Amino acid sequence: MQMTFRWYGEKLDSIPLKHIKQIPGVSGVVWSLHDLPAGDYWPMERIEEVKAQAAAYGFNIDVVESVNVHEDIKLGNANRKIYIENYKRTLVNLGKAGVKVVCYNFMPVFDWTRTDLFRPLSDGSTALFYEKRKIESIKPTEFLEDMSKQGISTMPGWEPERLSKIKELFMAYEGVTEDDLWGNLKYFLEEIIPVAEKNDIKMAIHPDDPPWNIFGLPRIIKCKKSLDKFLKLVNSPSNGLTLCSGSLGTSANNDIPEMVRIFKERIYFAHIRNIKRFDNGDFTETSHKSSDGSLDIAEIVKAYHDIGYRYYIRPDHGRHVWDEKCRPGYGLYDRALGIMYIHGAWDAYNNSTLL
Ligand code: DNO
Repeated sequence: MQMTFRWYGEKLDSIPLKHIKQIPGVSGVVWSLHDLPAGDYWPMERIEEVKAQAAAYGFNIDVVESVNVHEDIKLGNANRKIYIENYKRTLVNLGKAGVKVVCYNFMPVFDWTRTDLFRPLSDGSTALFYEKRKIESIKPTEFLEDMSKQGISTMPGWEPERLSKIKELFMAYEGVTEDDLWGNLKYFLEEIIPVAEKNDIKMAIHPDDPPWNIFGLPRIIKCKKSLDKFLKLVNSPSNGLTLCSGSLGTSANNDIPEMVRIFKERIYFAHIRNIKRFDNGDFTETSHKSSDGSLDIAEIVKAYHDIGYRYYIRPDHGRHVWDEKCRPGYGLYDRALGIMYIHGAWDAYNNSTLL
């Protein structure tokens, strides 16, 4: 496996590369051009700029998270052709720069959804939290207002410009079913996967977070059955998965180590983090340590180790600890602790005499 760390870039991240460099065993940064809206073409100069910044610290830029998919593609509107063309040209440029994996998602309107960005945990740290009843009872517009007060603009996938058109977006999705979304995803894949193949890129879809429908919007990438269906839509090695333990794991029916074993051939990016589920449907993010959450992270790492996983891992989110001021879920300290937990488990499995 190759350990990576998500980095928002020189202008948007408070964490400098020189600090990431001091986390043991990290080979690359997971990056994106966060200032470009979904659907835009990524010029070569911008890609090369990030590559040079990362290379100055010995990091590769093998993994992009995300090249976001324009809503017109998810909706299947006539304009999708323009945005799909841009997507293909972007993939060609990424391939030229040596990018190996492109993460993306196909969630309508909202990317990952939480109700509290800095909810206190009993140890005095804070973490991202999801309150089921709140999501079920609040209108999307009120929810957005509430999130703006908490700092939504710092969340990846929650671009204020796009979400300012929330009412129009919801109207556009009226009557769009899960089947429609599957059809639009298939169309998109049939267009872009051949380009990914030619450019030696593995596309890695991120599951829906959380993996159930919210605000009446359809969501389709949420369980073993849907991952299987997804991989068969276009049966190519370039059509793969980002297996996110914390997203899928909020549903108790999802067995992450089992998924790792089943989908081993097509997992190109592993997001590893823990969450704690509550009986009322709420969940909180926690430290990576198995005993702190509902997921057995050591067992998940073991599953990756057992399949001889060679692709990329990142520690995904962390809590906000030691008074760090950071983007929600993306501080330095707890993610670095998460990395060391994963490395520790991996090294122990490498040396079976320790077991
Ligand atoms: C949140 C992330 C998501 C993820 C996208 C992938 O922390 O896991 O925003 O990057 O869903 O496209």
